[in-house]
Amino acid sequence: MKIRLVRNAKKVDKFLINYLKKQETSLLINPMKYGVISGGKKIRSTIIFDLGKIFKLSKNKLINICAAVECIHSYSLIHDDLPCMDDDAIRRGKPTTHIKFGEASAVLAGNSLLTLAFEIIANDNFIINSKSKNEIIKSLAFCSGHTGIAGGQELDLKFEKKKKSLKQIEIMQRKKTGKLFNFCFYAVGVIAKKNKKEKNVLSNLGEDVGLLFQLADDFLDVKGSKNLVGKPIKKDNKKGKSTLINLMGYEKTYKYAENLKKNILLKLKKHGKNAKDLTNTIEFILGRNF
Ligand code: GRG
Repeated sequence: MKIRLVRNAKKVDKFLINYLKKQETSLLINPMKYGVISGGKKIRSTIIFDLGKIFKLSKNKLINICAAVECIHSYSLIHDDLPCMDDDAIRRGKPTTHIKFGEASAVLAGNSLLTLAFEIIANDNFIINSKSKNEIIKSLAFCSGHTGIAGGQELDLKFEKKKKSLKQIEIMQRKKTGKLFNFCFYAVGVIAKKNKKEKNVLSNLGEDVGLLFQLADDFLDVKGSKNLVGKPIKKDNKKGKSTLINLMGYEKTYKYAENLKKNILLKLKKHGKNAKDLTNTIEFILGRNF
């Protein structure tokens, strides 16, 4: 799994380096590269490639989607670490972007990664028909903005030190983290020319995977190693974050996550051995220590 993650991350990094090389340079290039290149697991890209295996789509057909998703993801992390949000000094084992480059540059580098994501999808080197391209752009906007990641982050901040129900916490986590996974699954469905119903099934499955990923992140905050995770741990409790662990305890939440994983894997069964890589990635998500 680790070999697969590293190989895929290198491929996406290479694409982004080449893409940025072709652009006019700017003062923001360094904080942008610092935030998105040579860092992180790039697990969302691995998931996109795993889905490509199911639908027989080459990596080159999917690389723009991967790069765009990693830009949005890294943007969200840069902003998440800002003093006005979760106020963190370490991410991926190194100083966060605002610590290294200053707050204003971090805000602007984040914004630039957001717009870069859309540019990478709109670019002529991403060869799909324009109707599909529009559909992908619309879904990425929906999953990133107030109906997705940004909206989920606002709920996460507003829920601090408040007693929230399981349902409310799940809705928040599905937006904050699940929606970008929803987009990964949906976009591959569009490229694979799936019908509306099939794309809907893929979106929902993606969001479940995203929720599982967030729960694993919450487990790491309690029991993980700071060195392996690459960021401070035991913060959720200190900050009074509304997590399922803080609501119903570690053991009960772990059972909940195991059940979610079981249901995800059950839904992948119909793809037979074509889903082997994705199945391994799902297993990795809950069992991971980084
Ligand atoms: C609209 C994109 C956008 C952002 C603005 C700040 C913000 C609103 C959202 C933050 C959302 C957030 C931080 C969700 C947590 C998701 C999560 C579990 C991140 C960790 O992902 P990994 O483990 O990180 O894939 P690496 O470092 O491996 O890339």
